[in-house]
Amino acid sequence: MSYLLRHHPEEGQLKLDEDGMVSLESLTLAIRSRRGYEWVKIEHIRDVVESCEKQRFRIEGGRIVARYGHSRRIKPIKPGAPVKPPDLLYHGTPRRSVSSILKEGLKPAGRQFVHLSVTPQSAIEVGKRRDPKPEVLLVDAAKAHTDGIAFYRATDDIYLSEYIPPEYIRVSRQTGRPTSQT
Ligand code: HQG
Repeated sequence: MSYLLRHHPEEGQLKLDEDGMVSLESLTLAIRSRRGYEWVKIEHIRDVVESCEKQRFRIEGGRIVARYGHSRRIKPIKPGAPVKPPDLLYHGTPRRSVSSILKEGLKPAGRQFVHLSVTPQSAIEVGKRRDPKPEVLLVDAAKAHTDGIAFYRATDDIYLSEYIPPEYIRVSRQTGRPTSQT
């Protein structure tokens, strides 16, 4: 479902609308057309959506959307209305990326948005995908918001933004090296 809704809708002949939504029927047909998935029914998709702890998808009025994670290569998705973020947000990243982020800011890389976590714990989980001992960066979201940077709410845990300039980012004293060792 992530593959089709975030990265390759064209492989399922899916046409995402401007919010990134498609009908449940068309997603079901797209999944069924893949070898080994011919048995899939709408209720299986509903089960995946409801049981997904990360809240990767949302169903609304017979349509479904990936809440975050869209590739740059697909057409731009509207993430909803801008919101006031919490004062602090967190970003988990591999140690090797920290110096570049502190210099250039947080960029969305291959996706349409930068992903920010509500808690340091979930930022660590995100960072662990690429580094067993990831760094947690703190984003001064209150100041960024005051200065006009837009934030969007994707899930209970994830906020999105197009770009976070370096002046709003610092290394967490709790997880940061070398500050945690001093
Ligand atoms: C890094 C998963 C160097 C950034 C996760 C990250 C999340 C820079 C990588 C969601 C940089 C992009 C998103 C800069 C950013 N220099 N590196 N200037 N700016 N980066 O995968 O946040 O399981 O696009 O730190 O759990 O890791 O798929 O973003 O390491 O919630 O549902 O560039 O994807 O969710 O990587 O992960 P990603 P992310 P799912």
